Amino acid sequence: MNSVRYKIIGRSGAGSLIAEFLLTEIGVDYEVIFTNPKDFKTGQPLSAHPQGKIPTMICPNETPIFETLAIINHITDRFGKLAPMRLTPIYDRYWQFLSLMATSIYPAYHRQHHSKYYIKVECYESLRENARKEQAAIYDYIETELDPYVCGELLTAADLYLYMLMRWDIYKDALYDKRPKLKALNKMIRTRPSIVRVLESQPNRKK
Ligand SMILES: N[C@@H](CCC(=O)N[C@@H](CS)C(=O)NCC(=O)O)C(=O)O
Repeated sequence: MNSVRYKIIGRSGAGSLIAEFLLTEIGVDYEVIFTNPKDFKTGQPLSAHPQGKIPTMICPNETPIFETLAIINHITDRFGKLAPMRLTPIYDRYWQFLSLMATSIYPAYHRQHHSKYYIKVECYESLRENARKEQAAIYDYIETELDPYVCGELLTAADLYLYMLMRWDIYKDALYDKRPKLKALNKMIRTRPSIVRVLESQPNRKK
């Protein structure tokens, strides 16, 4: 039987936030199944991702989509919201920033929060330090480019994605020190009613 609404396989406060943010901001009905990392060790992962990663989003026609970029593209495309008009320079810029964040900032947080996948315990600190350095250069660049959003006055999925990533930073004071535009964007997104609603619905999370 087809489900009538989107279903998000996620984890509290994790990468599934972007699907929740977008669907809530647009006003699309969905349900979230909050999983536990241990679920992936049972051999019967709920996520369609080949590595058992979340998020996976199940569409109303039951097609699963994994990878945050693919999920963002599906939602913005289907509902025609939160992305610039196609075939324009600003659309290219939007995809450039999304790609930069997904391929650099996101994996650098993964290295910091899931270091055990990469290296032995004795080397965690240097792995994490390198990841932070990599992110610092990109955050510096984004700081020079925000005006006030990634695509100027137009709020897009890229801003919600950036906000989600910054939430995972362990050293937030350092992240926002000397980066006033990132700090302002963080505040603008955090206070949107849709974002507040999603964050309040996360199980076992600090608000
Ligand atoms: N490239 C993937 C990354 C997904 C990812 O790293 N998800 C994390 C949670 S935020 C995860 O599942 N971590 C658990 C693990 O790696 O086992 C995407 O953009 O969706």
